[in-house]
Amino acid sequence: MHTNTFDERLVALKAEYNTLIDRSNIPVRQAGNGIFRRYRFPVLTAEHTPLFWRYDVDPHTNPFLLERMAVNATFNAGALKLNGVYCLVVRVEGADRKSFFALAESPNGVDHFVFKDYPILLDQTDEADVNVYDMRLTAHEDGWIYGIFCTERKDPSAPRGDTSSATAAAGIVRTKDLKVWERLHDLKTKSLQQRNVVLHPEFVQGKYLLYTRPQDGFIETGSGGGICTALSDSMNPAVITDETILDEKVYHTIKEVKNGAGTVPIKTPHGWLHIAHGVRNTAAGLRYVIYAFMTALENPRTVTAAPGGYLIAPRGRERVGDVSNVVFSNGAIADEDGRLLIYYASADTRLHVAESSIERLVDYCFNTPADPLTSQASVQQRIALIQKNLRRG
Ligand code: M1P
Repeated sequence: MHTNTFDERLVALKAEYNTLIDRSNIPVRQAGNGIFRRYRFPVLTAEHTPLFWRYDVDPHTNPFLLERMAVNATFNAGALKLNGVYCLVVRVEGADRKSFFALAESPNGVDHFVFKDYPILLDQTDEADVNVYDMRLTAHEDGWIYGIFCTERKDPSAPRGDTSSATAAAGIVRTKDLKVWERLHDLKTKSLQQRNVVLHPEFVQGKYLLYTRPQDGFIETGSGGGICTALSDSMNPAVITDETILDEKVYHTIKEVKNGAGTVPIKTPHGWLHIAHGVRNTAAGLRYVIYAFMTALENPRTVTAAPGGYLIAPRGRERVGDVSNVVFSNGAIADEDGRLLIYYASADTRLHVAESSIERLVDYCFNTPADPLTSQASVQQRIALIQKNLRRG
């Protein structure tokens, strides 16, 4: 049985929290694949949330200093560098399963992330959200920072007794400073449901370009096809009519079951770099990996490079968590110092950073062979590489 006093417990909890926040993060020391490097520690875990979010620290109302409102997970974060600060709008999930958004800031992007005192309290539209998650932050050339996220509600057409069917739509907020948030109307679309909607940072043909992922149901994309693009005259309200396929799901690839846009596309001299996620099925359930592709600078609705396979797959401890065998990214920062910081969550549980550079990922995209779609063609690709290397002696 615990015998320590309230005060002793509080001192111990604060010491543990401070040790965690003060801990430096270092890149994993391995030659690695040269494409990116992992860091030793996750950048955010449930334990990074402030103690005063979780404990009532009044000895009169909480004499045993019990945790009153546990946090279950911190994951899938939108990312932006604002005024020299590395900002993440994190999906925080309470023990009650409700996700919400909270801003965490770091001086360098890889460690010492600290949550602001309060999570973000979203205004509601006419149709209240039940659950919200996975915000993408787009600093648009119109001067606003937009946050597009999934708003989930109970399916109104679910038969009596069905207490799990839900619908997904794209909620939209905008801000100038990540402090004051203005809720806009949800994205209006002909598709039955939407998730993984991302706003392109520049106007295209004078309009707002949105990456969408139409889906027939809450989990199944069905006829949705894959990542689409669509144009809207405005973001207030954002209305799309025609969704054109950009990157489709394909049999026997890492995106066989579904895929979805991830981070906001990153502008490079060679085109727009996309970091997305692909899903396939296995006997152990769905496997989510992160992949990359490029689109044309002047016409972002055209794919110019599609390397085969995944960029990041769950590895080691990343494989295990609330939803095992999942990595997912919805935020990256292309820093002026040359680093490309990709924030990715593992197993819907905690958040990591992978470090690369634009040059490396552009090289990766244009020079990694495309998925040849059959084993024989894959062996032929590998033989070509082996012959080239062995000829060099
Ligand atoms: O559990 C894995 C992911 O599942 C969903 O992604 P998708 O819409 O592509 O299936 C999202 O709920 C995401 O948050 C989650 O990480």
